[in-house]
Amino acid sequence: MGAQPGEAAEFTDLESAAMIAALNAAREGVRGANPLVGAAILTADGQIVTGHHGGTGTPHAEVEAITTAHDLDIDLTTATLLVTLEPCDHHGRTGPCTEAILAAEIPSVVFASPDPNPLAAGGGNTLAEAGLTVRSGLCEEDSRALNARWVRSLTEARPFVTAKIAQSLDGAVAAADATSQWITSAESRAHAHEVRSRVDAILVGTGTAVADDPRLNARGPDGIALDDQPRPVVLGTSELPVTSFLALNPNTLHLRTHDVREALDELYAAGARHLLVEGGPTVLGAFFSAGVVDEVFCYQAPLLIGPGRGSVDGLEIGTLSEALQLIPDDTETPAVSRVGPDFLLHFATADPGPDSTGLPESVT
Ligand code: AOF
Ligand code: ZN
Repeated sequence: MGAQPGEAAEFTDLESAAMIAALNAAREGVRGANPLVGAAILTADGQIVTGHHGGTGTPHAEVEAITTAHDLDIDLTTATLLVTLEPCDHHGRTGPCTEAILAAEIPSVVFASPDPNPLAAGGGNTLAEAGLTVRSGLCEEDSRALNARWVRSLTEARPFVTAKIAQSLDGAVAAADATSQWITSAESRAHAHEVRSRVDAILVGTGTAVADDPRLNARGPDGIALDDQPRPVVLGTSELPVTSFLALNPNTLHLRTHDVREALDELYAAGARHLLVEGGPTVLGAFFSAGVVDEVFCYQAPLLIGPGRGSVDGLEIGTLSEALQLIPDDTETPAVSRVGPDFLLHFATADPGPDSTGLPESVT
C-alpha cells in the first residue's frame, strides 16, 4: 500500500507537470457554491488529459477527466490521477468521486490539498483503504490559493465579501451636484466587470439602485453581457422603480433589511459564496462597520472634485486611533497597479477572528 494522505512523498517531474495542468484546468471553472477543481490523468507513457469542474451541479473534475480518458481509449489501470482537491467521498449534487475512481480502476492518486468541506472530505483515506496508492501535498499552496475565498466563506459560513470603491483622489463618489458618471476610467470599469464575472452575487443599496438604475451584470470587453451572470442583489426596504433594470430582472434578490449579517445569512443560504458589494456609501459603511469586508478593490481616479459625497459613510470612527486598517494585498497581483489613468489598489482586511465584535483594528 502507498503512503497515506499527508505523508511526505516524492513526485516525479511528469507528475508535477500533470498537477500544473490540473491547476490550469481548474482555473477554467466558474464561480459558484463549489470550489475551482481540476484533474489530470497521467498515463504510463507520459500522456496527460485534463478535466475541470464546470460549476455547481455539474460533474466533478475527476469524472470529467475519466470520461475524456475513456473517450480516448486510454488505459487507466496503469495511470495516475492528479487532482487539485482531495476527491470527494459523499453523495452531494453528484456522486462520490471515490466511486468513480474505483470503478475506473485507477491505481494511483495524487491530490494537492485536503477538502476542507467536512461533508465531502475523507476521499483520500477511502481510496487508500481500497488499496490505491494515495499521495498528497503536490502544489498544495497553489491549490489553496485558488480557493482561498471559497475556504474563507466555508469557514465563516457567509459569503466572502469583496468591496468595490471607485472614487476621486479626494475620496468622493459624486460631486456636489450629485453627478457621478464617470469618475473612473473605461479601463477601470472594464476591470470591475472582470471582478463581477468572478463573483456569485453583486449587491447595492436601494439608494444606488434608484439613483443609478444599474444592471449589475458582468459584461465582457466588447460590452456584451456574459452568458453566466452573477445574481443581482438590492439591500434595503425602499421599493425599486418598476421599470428599473433590477426590478425587471427576475433574478434580482431584494433583501428588505438593513441588517448586514441577516443579508449575508440569506445570501449564503441561497448558495452565494462570493459577494461583491458595490455601494453606495451607506451600504459600504454598513459592511465595513459590521466587520465583514474581506477584500477591497479601490479604483482611484486622478481627479479632485471638491465637496461631494464621500465613498464610505457612517463609520463610527471619531479619532485616528480607531481607524480601520487595511492591508495591501500582493498575493495575486501587485497591490497597486495602473488601469488607464487610474490607480487600482487591492487590499485585504485583518482577520477579525471568531470573537470579534467587528470593530476596527487600532492604528498605533
Ligand atoms: C471533488 N471534485 O471537482 C469538486 C469537489 O454538491 P457537489 O456534489 O457538487 O459537491 C460539492 C462539494 O464537493 C464541494 O463543497 C467540495 O467539498 C467538493 N468539490 N470535489 O472531488 C471536484 N468540485
Ligand atoms: Zn467529487
